[in-house]
Amino acid sequence: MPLDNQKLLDVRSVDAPANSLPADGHGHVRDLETYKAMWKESVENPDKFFGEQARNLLVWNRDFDQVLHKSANFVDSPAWFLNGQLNAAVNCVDRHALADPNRIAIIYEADEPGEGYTLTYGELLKKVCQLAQLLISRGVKKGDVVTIYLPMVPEAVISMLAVARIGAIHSCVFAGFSPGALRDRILDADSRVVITIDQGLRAGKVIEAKKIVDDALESCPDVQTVVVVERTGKGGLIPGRDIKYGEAGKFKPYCPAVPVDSEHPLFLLYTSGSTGKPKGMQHSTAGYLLGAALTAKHVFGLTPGDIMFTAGDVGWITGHTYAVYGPLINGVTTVIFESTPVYPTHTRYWDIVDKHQVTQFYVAPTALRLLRKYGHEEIEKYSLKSLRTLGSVGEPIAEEVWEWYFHNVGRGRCTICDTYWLTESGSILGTSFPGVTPMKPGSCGYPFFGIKPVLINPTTGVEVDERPAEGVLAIANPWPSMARTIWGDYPRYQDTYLRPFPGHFFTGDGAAMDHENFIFVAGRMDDVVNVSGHRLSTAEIEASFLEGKLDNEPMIVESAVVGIEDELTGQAIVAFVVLEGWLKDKIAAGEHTVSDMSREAIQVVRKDIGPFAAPKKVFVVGDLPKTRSGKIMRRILRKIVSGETDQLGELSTLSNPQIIDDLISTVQNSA
Ligand code: 6R9
Repeated sequence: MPLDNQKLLDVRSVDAPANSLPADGHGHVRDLETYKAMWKESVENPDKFFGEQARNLLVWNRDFDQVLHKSANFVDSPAWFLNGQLNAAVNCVDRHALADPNRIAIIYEADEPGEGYTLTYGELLKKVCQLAQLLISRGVKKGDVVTIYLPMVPEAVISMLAVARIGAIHSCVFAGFSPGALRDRILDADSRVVITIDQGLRAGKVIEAKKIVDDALESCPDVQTVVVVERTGKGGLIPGRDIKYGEAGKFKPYCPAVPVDSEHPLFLLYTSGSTGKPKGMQHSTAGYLLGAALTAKHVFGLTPGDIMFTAGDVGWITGHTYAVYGPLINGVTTVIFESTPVYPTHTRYWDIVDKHQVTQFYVAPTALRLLRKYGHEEIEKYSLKSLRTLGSVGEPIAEEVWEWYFHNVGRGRCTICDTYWLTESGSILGTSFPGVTPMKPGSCGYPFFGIKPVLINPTTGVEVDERPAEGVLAIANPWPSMARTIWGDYPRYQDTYLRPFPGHFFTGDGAAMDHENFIFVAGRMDDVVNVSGHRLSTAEIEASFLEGKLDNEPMIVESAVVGIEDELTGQAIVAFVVLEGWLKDKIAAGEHTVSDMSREAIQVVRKDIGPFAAPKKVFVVGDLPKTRSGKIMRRILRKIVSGETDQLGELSTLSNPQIIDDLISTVQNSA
């Protein structure tokens, strides 16, 4: 991630391929001038801009009488579309179901290829209405929080929309979180109803979802109802409390939706802060829906007939906004994928793209890094011609990975939308526009409509005006889909987001902007290492490792860099690396040594970034600690290298907690 001013100037600009421009006639941005004019209006006159967009893109039960209510100096969260009334399920389902009931809403790509099915908008409406009535029959009413603990199955989408249909609030918890983590989220939200599945299936393995719920509920006495989706038919029901999801079939196919106020909460989504307990980010109905609708339309160029495949889970925000709400509001088809990118083989994504003629593909770089190491022979056998836009989300994408994605998956025809945003933002903040804005590898492009990104000097708190420059990334104005509060804790919301740099929303990220105002996100501020006064992005060093070679072959699949305290330099860098298979074999056969590799790796960083960035130590490990959404948990690595193994903190958010012991012994054995 280039943060150095000179390097920023050197990043090459790639024209957005014209082929990815959506078909004309659907109100998309079609040239750079239009984008600029629309952006300008959106930040200078948000009332007019968003008022029009909200009336165009959403259906309302009652029109709003004011677009934006904001506090002076942006010290409070805003309210949008005051006194308007609408319903999210109506916006996502009814209007399309009534106009065109046979249009496909969901393509369910099950764990085993070939076992999925599709649901039309007409069928989706029926299922949503039936489940809504089941929930009502169990006492769920407007404003109640329903916890959804489901993997990527159509019932997850149906559940979210059924909850929203009756004005209740959904709280999706990733179906893989431990009983303890689930319990904390149920208790914090005071949720009385849980929707889950008997067993999940992922890459051929069984996930005991219902058992986890049962364990969690031992300490949640207020939960009165558990609705159980039958996936495998295994496992029992607790009489009085549990009810089969299939019981919904007893209800009639239509029930009216409950219109709610624009600011009524649509959902909570828990996300981890840098410290303390997870934050239940609370999103509004109208503002969130507009953000989802507008970004999905413009960033991915959605047009009627499109098939969008967001390979993220509903347990995190990408799944909410771009697997469910964004595509459905726009009336296109969404692919709900239950499995992993490597099941049954590493070509699963490409199978899906060709089989369903996917037009938009959206994934996190962590999956791309994994797939890239399989080379390009297999992928060349696929047509992938249906694709127009390729999204990336969740972490910075290294230039090598960007190039691989652009050429091998996109074949140079697709716009890469490196989309920067967060759970708190509800929808995309910065990105390329398909076929319109030029792209720079490693940059998440330009701000989306309504977003005024600024850089702030972290020491003085003053906005940095010159370009190129780096600083703390903040947003200088409220936007419709920003989270309104942390559930039950508005002071914490203000302290975390609005008070650190008064007048701005603090994203928590460090970033740079180049001379053309392209945004380069360096990563969370806690992932920035300061060595001898040089601020270094961990991502920058990690990207440079990917370039390292031995015998002319790439050595490193993936790495994580952390800063540790150092007497001389303030902080020093240590790296954890996962090696390519061929190198592991050679090391095992004694043809190479770990020190050959680490000497080379350090050399590349010295060359690429500067001697000050050279890691002090490189640890070879089998895997890196990651969250469910694929983010590397550097905090844990930092504790392990500092010997604070008794203070690793909350591990329930890890997807692979079993690797921790190996990491500790690798570090200790090399001491
Ligand atoms: C959508 C999502 C948010 C954090 C965010 C930032 C990182 C997300 C990024 C990116 C560089 C991108 N992040 N997108 N960094 N380039 N395109 O991921 O939400 O799970 O809340 O994470 O992810 O550090 O602050 P969330």
